[in-house]
Amino acid sequence: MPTMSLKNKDTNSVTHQKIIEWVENIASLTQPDTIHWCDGSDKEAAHIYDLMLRNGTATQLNPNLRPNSYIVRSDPSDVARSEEKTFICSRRPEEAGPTNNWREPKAMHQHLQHLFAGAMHGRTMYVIPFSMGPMGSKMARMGVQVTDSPYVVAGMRIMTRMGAPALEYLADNRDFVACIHSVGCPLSEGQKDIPWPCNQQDKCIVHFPEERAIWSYGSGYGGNALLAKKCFALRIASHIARNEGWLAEHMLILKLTSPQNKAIYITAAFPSACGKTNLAMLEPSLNGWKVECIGDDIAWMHFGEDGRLYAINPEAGFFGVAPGTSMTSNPNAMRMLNSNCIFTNVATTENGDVWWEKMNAPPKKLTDWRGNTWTAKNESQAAHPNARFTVAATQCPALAKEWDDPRGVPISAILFGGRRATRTPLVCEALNWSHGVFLGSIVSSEKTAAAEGKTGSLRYDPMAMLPFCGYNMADHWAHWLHIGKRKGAQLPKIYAVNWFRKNKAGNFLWPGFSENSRVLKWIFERCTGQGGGHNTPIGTIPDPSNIDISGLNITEEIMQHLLKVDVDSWLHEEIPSIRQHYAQFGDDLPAELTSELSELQARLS
Ligand code: OXD
Ligand code: MN
Repeated sequence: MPTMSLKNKDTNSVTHQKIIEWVENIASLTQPDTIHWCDGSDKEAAHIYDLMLRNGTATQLNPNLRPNSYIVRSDPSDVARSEEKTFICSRRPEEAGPTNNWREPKAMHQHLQHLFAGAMHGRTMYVIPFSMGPMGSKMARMGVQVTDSPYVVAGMRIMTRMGAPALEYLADNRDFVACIHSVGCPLSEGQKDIPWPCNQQDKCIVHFPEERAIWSYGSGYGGNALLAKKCFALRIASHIARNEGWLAEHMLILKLTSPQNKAIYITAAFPSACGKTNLAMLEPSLNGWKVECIGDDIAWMHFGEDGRLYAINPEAGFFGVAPGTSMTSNPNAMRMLNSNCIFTNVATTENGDVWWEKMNAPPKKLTDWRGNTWTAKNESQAAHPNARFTVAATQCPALAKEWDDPRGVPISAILFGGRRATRTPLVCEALNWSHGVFLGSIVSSEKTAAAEGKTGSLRYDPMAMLPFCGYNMADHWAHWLHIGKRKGAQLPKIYAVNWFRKNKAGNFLWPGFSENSRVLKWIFERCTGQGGGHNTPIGTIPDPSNIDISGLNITEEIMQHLLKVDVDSWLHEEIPSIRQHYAQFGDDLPAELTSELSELQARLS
């Protein structure tokens, strides 16, 4: 048991009895050598980075090229979220639903007691009090994470509002989500630490939605370890939101301003690796239009008194995928990464800077993400495909001034997007809210085969929440439908978008990236009472002339193809595939979605 003298904080000064008891219980289970209560100060951060440098976890990048930035290389076995090791321990399996891994809570608690016993031996346990969302906002929620990873402390400092103000705020006996994390790599007496401790055998990321608790063991990476993000802000928060009548979604939030200086706010859900960060801070190709970023991954939406849905970004930073990020795909991201970043599993150049695939032409020689020499002849990737940057939101040059407004921003449009080579048009407006929920429930992306031009199998990723919904997905749809029935609600319009349609030769028809501003312009016009379009069986679609393609080298024929609804293939391929996707939910599927599907079939027939 750690002695009181080893704690940096006199627990008498922590007035939230529940937190003290909880920390002491976790400490007596995990047996750390020391407990450190994080205050979030610069001095503390300097100490954490120094520790990571001394332990070989981090290396400082060339300060002349990338000031105050670090490269971290993880263990090669610990590079991504472990979906198959992610569990939802609700009381009954039906509450988790067919798309989650359910475990019985009591048995799981027993297992965790066993796993975590002595797990922090030889290490420091850091206590991180934090707020998700602007502290004091009615929409924000509090959490406390304990972790034995300095890398996680550094990440949480960027991604959340953490430290002394959060602890003070919690002192008012506020509720908090309890987040327990260990890399699962205790040190015996005198044993030297390794740069990236983790547990090769055992990993698990466990959620107890009713208890509002998260236990994560064995991994130090991303969404497995920064528990505020996917675990809290999506899985636990989606459960809280359902109970309290709001929405916690895997969505970016952006502000779109027209040349006439009129602004609307949009949220957009895309499956992982479909360009959310790129869209969130897009530099429009259309003159006079402006996109500003409020968030790139998670939106919490509550009803305001005026009946509109208001969104906040619960996070304070970006944990984005580096490969593919370039001055073409996301110039604002490239600018925000110029300093004050942690890069994980990217490659490094001979002069101490970072590099990843598609950033620009590869240098002749690099050190790859594993720390090995890499030359341009090398077949393997220099950066891991899931290599990441961690950077504060305030570094983004396109950050909207209202990004941390405690009142949130009123949402005019919600976009659902997938990666579909065929059939799904560039953009389509839902006929009404329940039709929009239907469009969200069928978000899907084609697997690699399709990306290569063949019709591949589809992975449905409803509302882009498949790995992130903390309860039964069918109940999540029911909740969305319920939201739409709220008295006096002024609901956003809902759109399905697809930047990824291809021609027969397998080439993308739409240039994407900054050109997506042309689609945003149409959505803006629809939301502000202008904007043409025609009704089709699947929703309202712009005529080719309704999309501003001025200055773009794209033919009328391509526009026709991008906006085409192929009735036959919708009827004979899409509908049966949706039916199959829905079948797994059995009786839990809301009747309204069954009706939406039948009505779609009738409109197509
Ligand atoms: C992410 C993801 O890390 O969606 O944001 O996987
Ligand atoms: Mn995400």
